[in-house]
Amino acid sequence: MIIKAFLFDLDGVLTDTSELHYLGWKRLAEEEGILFTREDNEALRGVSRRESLNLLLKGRQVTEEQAQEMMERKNGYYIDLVRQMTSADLLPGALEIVEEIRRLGLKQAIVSSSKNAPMVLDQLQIGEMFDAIIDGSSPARSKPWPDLFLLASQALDLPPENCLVVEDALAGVQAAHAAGMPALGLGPRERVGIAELVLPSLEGHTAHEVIEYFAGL
Ligand code: B16
Ligand code: MG
Repeated sequence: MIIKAFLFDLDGVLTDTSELHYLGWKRLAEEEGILFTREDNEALRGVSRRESLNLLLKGRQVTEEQAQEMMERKNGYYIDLVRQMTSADLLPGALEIVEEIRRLGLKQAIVSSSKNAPMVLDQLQIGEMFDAIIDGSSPARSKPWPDLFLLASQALDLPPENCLVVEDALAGVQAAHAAGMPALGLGPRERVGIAELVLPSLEGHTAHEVIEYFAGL
């Protein structure tokens, strides 16, 4: 497999916003009298805002208006926390690999389900490192559908098989495969074991080493 571009998921790959999403959803759940634990939050990884609310509600019926208001309320709590983020919130190894990809002259994009991805990238001060930014504000179907990754392959003008997806969520790896792209999964095998290569995190790993691995497949 010849890798010509890296498509990075944002939350859980370059930074860890899952704790901030958790705090936002937890506050909403408490206000609504719903039990919501850190374990429950794991199921929300990489999942869209609407689907996250459905999981949090655990079958409780709400009107469309109530659902919209709850998502806005949670997003307000989340944004207040994102405002406090800085480049110190990049995960170990993230800046190094993004800089290396630039040096190698390869392309790279952000492909995130989050509507807040541009704001998070601003806080991290890395937005200008990417050739394309595809986020959850596009009308495309969210992961595990392939749409967001296919939009990135079009934006970079590269065929899907040359685009390597870097993901921390099962839904994201499924979306990559549905798009016809290979995947590097970050995290435990129980979560991302279907990816062609699994690493605990980006720390201590180079783009060069990853490209060599995929060249051998
Ligand atoms: P928002 P990713 C995903 O981002 C998060 O992992 C997921 O927890 C969140 O619900 C989703 O974005 C939507 O986020 O509410 O900010 O639009 O992992 O695809 O970068
Ligand atoms: Mg993610």
